[in-house]
This record gives sequence, C-alpha cells and structure tokens, in this order.
Amino acid sequence: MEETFVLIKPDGIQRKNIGQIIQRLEGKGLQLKAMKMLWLTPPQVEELYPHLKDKEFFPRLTNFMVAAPVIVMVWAGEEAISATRKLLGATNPQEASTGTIRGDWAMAVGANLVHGSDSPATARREIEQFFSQEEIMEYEQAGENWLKEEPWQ
Ligand code: IDP
Ligand code: MG
Repeated sequence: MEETFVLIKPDGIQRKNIGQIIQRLEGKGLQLKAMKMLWLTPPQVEELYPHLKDKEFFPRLTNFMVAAPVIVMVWAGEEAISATRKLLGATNPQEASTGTIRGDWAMAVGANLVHGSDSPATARREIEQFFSQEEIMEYEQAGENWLKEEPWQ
C-alpha cells in the first residue's frame, strides 16, 4: 500500500483546522499510520523544502513554518500520494477547487494549511525525515476490504 507524508502547517493549528483536515483524509478511506506534533526548526524546513531554498520567498516560508507547532502524519492507501494531493487542492488556495482543504479553508499561498508529498521518492524522504520505522503502525483496519474494487471477495 502506498504511503504519503502529510503535515498540518502552523496556520492549521492556529486556525483550529486540525480535526477538519484529518476528517477529510480519514473520510476518503486513507489509513492513518503515524502522527505526532512538533515544533519545526529552520534546518528542518530547509530539509523539507530543498527545491525552494533559493526562492525569494523562502525566508518568509521558513518564518511561517516555525511560527507555531505542526502535526506530521503518515497516511496509506491505494494511490495515497495523488489521492491526498487532490484532497489538498492547488498550492494557491485562490486557485484550489471548492471541496478541497485549501479551496475551502485557506486564502493565501503563504498560508495554505497543509503539506502533502508530491511523488513516491519525496514521500519516502519526507516520512524518513520525521519518523522511524517503529513509529509507523502496521495494522488491519476494520472494513478496509470495503474500499477495494471487489469488496465482497
Ligand atoms: P505544494 O505545497 O503544493 O507541494 P510547493 O511548490 O512544493 O507546493 O511549495 C511548498 C510551499 O511553499 C507551498 O505549499 C507554499 O506554502 C509555499 N509557496 C510556494 N510557492 C510560493 C510563492 O510563490 N509564494 C509564497 N509561498 C509559496
Ligand atoms: Mg511540494
């Protein structure tokens, strides 16, 4: 089963969107395999966003990401990476569709509530940045066969 890394950003903590964000992912049918709250440091932000460290907005992004605690999670399921990205919506909340997390609850690209991995390689790297193997729970979830193509089998 594919795994993806999701992070609720400081605005999500401050604006009390934690429950709504988790509810969207859980309601879709993804399985929560790991979760913790922590306070990021600037080096951790740079490790999470290596592709952005030369952008002019990176100092502001870093200040934002360390301004309050975050919640980091591992979610799993069929096509979990793309399924999660669809639930998050476009990077710029002004362009994100209604019905997505960013489309429904955010207004600005610099405060877009949530991060989700964009590829299998990125997901692996991001999960390993924040979780040891022992922190990732392997378990059967009641009713999970009802998410499959032929649930009666
Ligand atoms: P993603 O979060 O949708 O994967 P990325 O391009 O990986 O988008 O950018 C990471 C984060 O950096 C975005 O979620 C957003 O918060 C911030 N960011 C991206 N582009 C801009 C920008 O042009 N101005 C300010 N912040 C940006
Ligand atoms: Mg990204």
